[in-house]
Amino acid sequence: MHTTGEINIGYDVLAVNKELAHENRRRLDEYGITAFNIMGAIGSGKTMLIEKTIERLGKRYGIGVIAGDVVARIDAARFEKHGVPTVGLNTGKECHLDAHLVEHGFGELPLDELDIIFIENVGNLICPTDYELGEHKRVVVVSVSEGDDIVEKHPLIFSNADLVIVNKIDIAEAVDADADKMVEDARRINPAIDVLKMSLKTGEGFGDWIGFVGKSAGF
Ligand SMILES: Nc1nc2c(ncn2[C@@H]2O[C@H](COP(=O)(O)OP(=O)(O)OP(=O)(O)O)[C@@H](O)[C@H]2O)c(=O)[nH]1
Ligand SMILES: [Mg+2]
Repeated sequence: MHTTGEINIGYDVLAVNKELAHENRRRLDEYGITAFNIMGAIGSGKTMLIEKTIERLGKRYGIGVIAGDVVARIDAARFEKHGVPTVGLNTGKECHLDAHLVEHGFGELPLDELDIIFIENVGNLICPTDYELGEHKRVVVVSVSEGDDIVEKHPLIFSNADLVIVNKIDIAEAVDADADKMVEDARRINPAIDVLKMSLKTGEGFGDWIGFVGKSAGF
């Protein structure tokens, strides 16, 4: 015969994370830095989006990157090749970054030299949803190769995002995906969300992304 009991762990993990996120945000504002939380599906183009943005803006503005990965420094090494201050954060078994990890990341960046920080979250459309990091803008990158029902299958992450990028539209026909449906799904879930169809390969839509970054950062 088993008896059941209640274990009180004493605090609400998400509430603590939220407090730390507010502290991160306060710190960013103090330095005049705009931070983007780049979330999205595995392999959707998050790293490539940030790399191309560094190529476009990196000479004019101070850009730093926090690269969240379960293991290794593969994405961090890609950013370092562009000569920008980079911190690689390994989450181990966790499938998202949290505000505490990001606080440590900020500690390793030269904040007084930066205008923008891109935070590449761990690739998936579920775990990062609830964890604010202190960012100013929440961006979700999906691509047509995940299937054009990927947005409607993961509504929560789009419900509190500022922008969705539907990437790899250059291969939409080849994978039989309807990028417009993905955009419509995102708008239905969150009527306030900004949407961009993009191909990082051909450059289509990239100028509008740079416009979004500039507007968000007050350039
Ligand atoms: N055809 C095509 N390929 C793309 C496009 N954007 C990215 N890719 C390719 O997609 C692959 C994954 O790109 P990444 O930028 O590494 O994707 P990611 O979202 O950072 O991946 P994870 O960090 O592993 O989740 C690479 O081989 C890119 O070359 C695009 O617009 N069109
Ligand atoms: Mg990546």
